[in-house]
Amino acid sequence: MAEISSNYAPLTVETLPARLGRIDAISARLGADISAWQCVEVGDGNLNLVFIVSSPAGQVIIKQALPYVRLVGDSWPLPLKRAYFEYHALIRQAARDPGLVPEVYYFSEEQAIIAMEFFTPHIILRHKLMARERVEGLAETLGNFLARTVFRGSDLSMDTAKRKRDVALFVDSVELNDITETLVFSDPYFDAERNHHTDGLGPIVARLRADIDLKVEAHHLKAKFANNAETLLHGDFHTGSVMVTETDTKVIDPEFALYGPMGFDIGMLLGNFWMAYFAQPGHGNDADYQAWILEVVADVWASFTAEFSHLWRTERTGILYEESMYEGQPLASEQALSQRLSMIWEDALGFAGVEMIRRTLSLAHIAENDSIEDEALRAACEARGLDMGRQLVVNRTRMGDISQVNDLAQQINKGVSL
Ligand code: SR1
Ligand code: MG
Repeated sequence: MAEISSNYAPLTVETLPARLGRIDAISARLGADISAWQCVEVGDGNLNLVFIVSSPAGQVIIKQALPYVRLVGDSWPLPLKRAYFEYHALIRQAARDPGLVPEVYYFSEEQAIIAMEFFTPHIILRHKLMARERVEGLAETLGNFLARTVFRGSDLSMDTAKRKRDVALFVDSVELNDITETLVFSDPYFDAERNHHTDGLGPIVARLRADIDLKVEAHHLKAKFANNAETLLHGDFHTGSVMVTETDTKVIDPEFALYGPMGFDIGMLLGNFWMAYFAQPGHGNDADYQAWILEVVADVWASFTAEFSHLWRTERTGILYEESMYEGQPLASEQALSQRLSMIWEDALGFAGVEMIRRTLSLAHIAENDSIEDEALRAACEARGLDMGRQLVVNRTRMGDISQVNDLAQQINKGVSL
């Protein structure tokens, strides 16, 4: 795969129409008259350029990778090939749960450009959670998506030769994996250069960095992440990778896609919901809305397990837990299912915990906390997330079920102050 080609050039709102106007797959949606195209750059993530291109005929998203991390600048180079992994992940996710991810209209590896479906009037779920607005069907859609992608991207379902070739394709995403391995699993646990945290958290941060159990468990989780290529993951499944209206839910941005452990995506998502829950005092302190977030958490897990179990019983065509091996022992496959789900559950809790810790101590934080202007209040919300994150990482094998974990969140929410 080519790295930066001498032809690569970042798009601008001025150059985009002329550069993309002759691509049929794009002009078919926007019209051939490029003078009628309006471009706005809306990228508010950490890495890429994102343009909404509108014309009387329609709208298209143009996403282009930059050769560096946008959040940091050109002092942190990052390969353009992440667009290639995002493109391949989008194609696979669309096949595994149709209608949930943007349709890809065009991909250029050389220019690291993906032209894709524009979801409107959707907004990023994180912003919805800050505005205290509910989304009908959110938990069910996300739980089903996670179960379908995790199951259908694994050796439970896929032809194993295809899966192995796919593992080889995604294994090349070294630099994006390295971001997660470093920012999520290592940096928060020592005085890493890119770390930053809210003033007032100093004593808690010192305590966490001195916590040997936490550091060892975080590294056990890192080993699982790095070594267990169980399924094709989204890889960055937080509430900024979900777009919603009041009644519709979509999933975007799988550029961190990799083969990894089945509990990773769902753990990251649950961790982000729990952080949004703890951040609510900074966004109006509406107890009913906070309770709704915990309901969503419980329902995501319930939908995930129901759909995963359904697929286990109806689509288990891969090399794992083959029906033929259980000759006339239907209960054996149910036993295997329930044990698999327990393993995913424990991993998911651990991954939720490390996500909650890193979004407070490492480089990339979350808007729910960053937007709380009152620093003491922000520190209190973040301290609750750190408390829960630590407990999830260290005690993940003895936490009980989802309602017990939500109870823990409620206890912590009442208790911690600085
Ligand atoms: C340098 S990138 C920082 C974070 O932004 C992305 O969305 C991922 O979450 C990554 O860890
Ligand atoms: Mg992203």
